[in-house]
Amino acid sequence: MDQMSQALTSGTVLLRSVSIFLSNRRQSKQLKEKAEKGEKKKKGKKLTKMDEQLGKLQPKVLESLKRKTHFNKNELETLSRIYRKLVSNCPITSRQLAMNPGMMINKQSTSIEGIDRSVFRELLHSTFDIVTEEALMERIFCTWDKGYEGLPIRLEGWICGLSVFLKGTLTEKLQFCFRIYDLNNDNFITRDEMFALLRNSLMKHPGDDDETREESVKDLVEIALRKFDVDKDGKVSFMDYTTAVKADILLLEAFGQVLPTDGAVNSFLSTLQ
Ligand SMILES: [Ca+2]
Ligand SMILES: [Ca+2]
Repeated sequence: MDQMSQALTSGTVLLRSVSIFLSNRRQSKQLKEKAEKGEKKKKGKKLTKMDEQLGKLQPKVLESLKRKTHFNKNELETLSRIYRKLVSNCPITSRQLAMNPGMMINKQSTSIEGIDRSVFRELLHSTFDIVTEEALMERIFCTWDKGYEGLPIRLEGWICGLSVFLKGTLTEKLQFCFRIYDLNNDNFITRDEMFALLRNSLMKHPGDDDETREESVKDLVEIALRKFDVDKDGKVSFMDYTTAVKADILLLEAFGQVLPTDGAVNSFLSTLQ
């Protein structure tokens, strides 16, 4: 089996386990009730491994996530359970340890825990219907991952990312998309960045030579600039982008799909109820 098909197989297995998990929520609810009964006896103690698996959150973490996101307590606990489930499918530390046993000495790296790139991409693709190329997938991963560049997505990044994905306001979505499209994080989307984004997202037409394609991408960049560059300074600021999208909402993802489809959002939200 080559690497690609191995990755695909493990992705399928993982998603199957996520859907089994979602359909088994009633079971886990019973478990949770049991755990809650038990919990009364050991009040004040730290969360146990069992509590964590059930999605229980430390009160402080719960309060902070309630403030930062659009989710209520039940939704946060469900998302935290899904996170645990996904993390258990990303045995990054054990895999790294197997490759490099010397890491055992380094406490910091053995404590890395989170959702890794391959699981995240599979999730974007299969659960959120995001059909986009590698470069944008990577941007989405890094944007969700803020503060932990290069490391797997942590619980807070996971929940904050989902809040924008599933319940984000227009302003939050504008900020999210703009951050992704501003490839070098300098607060402007330039001609070069538009060119890179649009060239990636244009399908290769059979028969088109590279030169023809480059030319049509260049034309597209000029058209996009006319739409987005409201203050006519040759680049797109967040203000330009906001003004253009508010005039025509279809421009929100003009430089490539980075948000889930409405259908995917609705079906994910219905599993949280
Ligand atoms: Ca930029
Ligand atoms: Ca401008």
